[in-house]
Amino acid sequence: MEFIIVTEQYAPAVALIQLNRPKELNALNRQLMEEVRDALKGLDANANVRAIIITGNEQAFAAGADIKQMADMSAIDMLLIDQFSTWDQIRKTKKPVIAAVSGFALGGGCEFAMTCDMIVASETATFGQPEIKIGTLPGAGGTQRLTRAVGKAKAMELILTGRFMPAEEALTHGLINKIVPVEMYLKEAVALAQEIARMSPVAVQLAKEAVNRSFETLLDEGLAFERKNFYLSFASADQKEGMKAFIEKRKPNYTGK
Ligand code: DAK
Repeated sequence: MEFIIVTEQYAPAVALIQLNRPKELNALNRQLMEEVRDALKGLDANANVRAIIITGNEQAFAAGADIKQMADMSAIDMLLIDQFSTWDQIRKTKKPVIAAVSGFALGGGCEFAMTCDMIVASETATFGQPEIKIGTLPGAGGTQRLTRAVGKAKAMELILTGRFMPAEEALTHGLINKIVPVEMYLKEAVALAQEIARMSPVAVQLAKEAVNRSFETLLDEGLAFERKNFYLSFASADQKEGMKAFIEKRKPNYTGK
């Protein structure tokens, strides 16, 4: 891995992927995104990992896709390279993925953070889709995910002006989960990941799937999907353990079975 650092056990059952192109503000070139895809695939299949954090550094989560790599490409180059398949794979990660964001999360960086399940931000985090300023528009989900998160009016304003949105505004409009002082954002993301890692991984996977399904379906179909996953959880040893532990007034011991 050249552009990311992967720590399988950053905390018990919690893996960390750190984007590591600091001089370029973690601009997302193709290799970096392929490395992220491969790392996520490995961690998703690793039974010792129950939650994954993706972070950058204090200055930047990621300032977007690598403009220098994209600038001279043709539409057909893009079609043939099919970068979207890499991003699609990231979206398919079954384990919970938390973005720990400080500094710039712009363009593809903002889209990448929004592809994660939750966003913990530092006070200095800045979100935006500034593609309009360089003659194009969001290409990795920005017009869709930002609109679903903050609503049409705010999304239109941000995408059509390219204005950067500070963390406070992102929190107010529901884009992110919480803001903490800059020295705390990674610790806070770890605490959140550990809290989730203590739950049944089977139930977490089924619940994540069901929440994500709400973006794809009408209510009736979504409710049916949720119900089936609910029933399915009763096939797990973890559901039996969780309910038994409640009745016996003790902490559950989830095995992920
Ligand atoms: N790409 C390449 N290099 C970048 C970069 C980027 N997005 N952002 C920053 N850098 C580089 C700068 O060029 C500079 O490198 P040197 O010139 O020193 O070699 C270094 O990082 C430091 O940047 P600055 O000197 O500009 O630093 P400042 O603090 O003055 O400004 C800034 C920070 C974040 C405001 C500024 O760098 C900036 O505006 N950056 C560009 C932000 C932007 O426009 N982002 C959107 C890019 S378009 C797709 C997937 C995703 C996408 C498209 C397709 N598919 C799956 C097909 C996404 C597209 C985008 O994200």
